[in-house]
Amino acid sequence: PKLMGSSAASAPCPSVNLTQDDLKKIAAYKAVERVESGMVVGLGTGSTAKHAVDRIAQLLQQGKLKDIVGIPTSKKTHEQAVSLGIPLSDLDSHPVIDLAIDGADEVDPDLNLVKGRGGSLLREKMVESASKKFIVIVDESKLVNHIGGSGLAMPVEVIPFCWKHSLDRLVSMFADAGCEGKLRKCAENGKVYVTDNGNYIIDLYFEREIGDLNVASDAILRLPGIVEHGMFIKLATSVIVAGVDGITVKTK
Ligand code: ABF
Repeated sequence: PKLMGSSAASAPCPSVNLTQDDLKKIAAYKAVERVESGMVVGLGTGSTAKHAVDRIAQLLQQGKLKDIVGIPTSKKTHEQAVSLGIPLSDLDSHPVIDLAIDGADEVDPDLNLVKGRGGSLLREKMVESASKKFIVIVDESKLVNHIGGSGLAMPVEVIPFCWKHSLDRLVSMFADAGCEGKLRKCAENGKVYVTDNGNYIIDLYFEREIGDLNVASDAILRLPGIVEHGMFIKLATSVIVAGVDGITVKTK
């Protein structure tokens, strides 16, 4: 696809029917162009980030990248990276990450994000907030005017103890926005979804905009029993959006 909104040049795209997964892969490969030998790289989670991890492994195997240390954001990505032979470490040993690459569920015009519909928001936020650069990779379906306003879930990770109480407090906190909350269950077996950290996820749904994101974030995090929420406010340094008409790079 053509490259738009950025100074980088790119060959024109042949007119083909691209699937959503093709677009995810295009965004992921574009982001991996920013990875340099010797970097400590945050490895994201989800179907878009998976392409980035595959690509990094491929470049390592081809000798085009060397001495990469990956910091995975979930057990699943850890397994993928191990299976591909990417050397791994963690935030304890590498508290500063050069570059993190990850997907998102929603991206607003200020590059604020909703993440965590894949369940890995806590480790993602820990890794990505420790990164000098955080590149978000999405297909164009993830672009929204206001995060939390798409009618889809805004995830909150909570400790299992009295989760219903936490859910009720979250819902009343956002009553003005027409909030509903649901405990996340596994689609396969209906059991309660448990995060990599042994916690539960409450998915919040809003009928109306939630207002100031920083105010909402602070209020959520002040509730005892809440571990983290899926709003990533001003954390992304750039967003690579792959669409049928080309690639757009949005930078802060
Ligand atoms: C992670 O995976 C997220 O935080 C987000 O929830 C999800 C996006 O998934 P996909 O790339 O599969 O759409 O990046």
